Amino acid sequence: MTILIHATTPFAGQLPGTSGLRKKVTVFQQPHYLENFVQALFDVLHGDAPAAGQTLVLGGDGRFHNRVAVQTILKMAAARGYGQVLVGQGGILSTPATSAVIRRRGASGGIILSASHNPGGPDGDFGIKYNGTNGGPAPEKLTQAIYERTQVLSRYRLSDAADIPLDTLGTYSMEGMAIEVIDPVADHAAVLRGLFDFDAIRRLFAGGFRLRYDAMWAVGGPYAKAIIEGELGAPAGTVVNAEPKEDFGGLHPDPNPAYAEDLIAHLMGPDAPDMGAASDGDADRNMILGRRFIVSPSDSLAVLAAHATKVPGYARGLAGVARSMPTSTAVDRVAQSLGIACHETPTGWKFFGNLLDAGQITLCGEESYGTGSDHVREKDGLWAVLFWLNLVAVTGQSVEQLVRGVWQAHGRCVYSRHDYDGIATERANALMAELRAQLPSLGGSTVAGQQIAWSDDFAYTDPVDGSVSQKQGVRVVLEDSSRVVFRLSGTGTEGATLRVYLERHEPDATRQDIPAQEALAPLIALAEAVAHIRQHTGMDAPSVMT
Ligand code: VG1
Ligand code: CO
Repeated sequence: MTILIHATTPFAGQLPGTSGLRKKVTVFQQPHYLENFVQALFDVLHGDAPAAGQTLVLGGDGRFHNRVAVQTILKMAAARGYGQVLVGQGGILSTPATSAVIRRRGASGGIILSASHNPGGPDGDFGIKYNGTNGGPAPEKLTQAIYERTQVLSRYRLSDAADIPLDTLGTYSMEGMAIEVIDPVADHAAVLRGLFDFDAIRRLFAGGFRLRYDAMWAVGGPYAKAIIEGELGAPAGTVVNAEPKEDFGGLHPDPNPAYAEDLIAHLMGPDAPDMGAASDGDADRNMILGRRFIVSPSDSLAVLAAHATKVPGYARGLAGVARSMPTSTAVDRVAQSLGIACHETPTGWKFFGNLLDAGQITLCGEESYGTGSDHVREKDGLWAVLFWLNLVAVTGQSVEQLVRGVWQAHGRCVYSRHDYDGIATERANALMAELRAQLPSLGGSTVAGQQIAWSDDFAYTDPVDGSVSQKQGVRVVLEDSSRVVFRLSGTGTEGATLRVYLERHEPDATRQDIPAQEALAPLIALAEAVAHIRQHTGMDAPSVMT
């Protein structure tokens, strides 16, 4: 029976954020909070009509509260009249796998329960996001409409049916809606199998190539185990920390040098494997390491673009590429040499969707350890790892050689991101306001001994639908195209996070091995001088440097 509940918690989410709604688990545990979001979503999608005949995909990264939320959403979807829900076994579906399932099964959309790389557990974070029929994150106009709807809702509908046994594959029924508990890996694996030369990768492993894939106790584990160990014959134990845990083992499932310390230690050690890799909470991010060599995400995208035609799925060449604005210009240089377009979009995967749908780009990526292509509409951690394995297998070059090849051809884009976490929101806003107030006078001025060529607040007009996104980050650019970018995170749950992105192009091969923080020192000084970070944040150093 469908019942109508009359009280809802007013929703105070930060939508539209970079990707969906993220809050502390305790916030999501408030009565009616999740329900309010889901009802608003269904109302915006379907108006007053039932979602008859439509298929919804549902799953999450397995973090604490995942199972509870899945059962609630099933009951709400049943009350809404959905034809069918495809739910991952155990409530599990990685973000890229959800995208793959939506696309392959012709679903009308999907709900992903994840706070991505944010920590989990009862005191950690939870999140929910909606992906549309193309398999990609909801565009801003949809998230904005959901947010507005949450503010006026006073009731929602759900079924009072019993919970569904999520751990057993099979088909169930609720209020006439079919629920299929699906293998979370199968659809995604089928897509990946069609892109890469699995035989070549199998031979690589058979020849003794050693990979260490750290799934960070998150949702990437089952996928990496099934494909890398299961199908590609990598020895058992290649994928470590592979079992999804509700609290990610108490760690931060964020694959970067700060949070993947253990993996870095293995790759820097005396018995280092040939390659290291890691994925985040929902397995859309990736980190790639060579033996005693760390690959910057921006360089990773450039390497994949430079060698794409060596991989079966991209043998026809690339239509174009795209990167988020703060991502380094390494891929721009590769694109130029390939004679293809390179688009610069705001931060967040949703901005790649239209370009991918329109066939204008094939590969895209972000400096935040995200890379992907038109095979799905999300960034895809395992895809990136397989791409690298395929390239190593067919070129015979090591990870380090592949990166150095790009540096040799195009120079090195020395790059770093400094994050200042947990700033009081008003203070972070004041810092950005002060920066923006300086914009008219920064261009042409000299600050901290640096001649600033121009400065702006990045705005983006989507070339496909013409939608405009303002205030996407303050850029301060020098004559030699070195730059500092400032923006506030849209995914945090505690106060504000300031991100400072630093980039300098180094064409001189003899200077490319200078440590990044040293090579970027003049830009770091410039950042402090224009933004007064210490004064505004009260912090002497970034919380995290990647
Ligand atoms: C961060 C990254 C951004 C990424 C987003 C979602 O956003 O900077 O590049 O798209 O996380 O990644 P922000 O607003 O905090 O800088 V994930 O792995 O959530 O899905
Ligand atoms: Co993620």
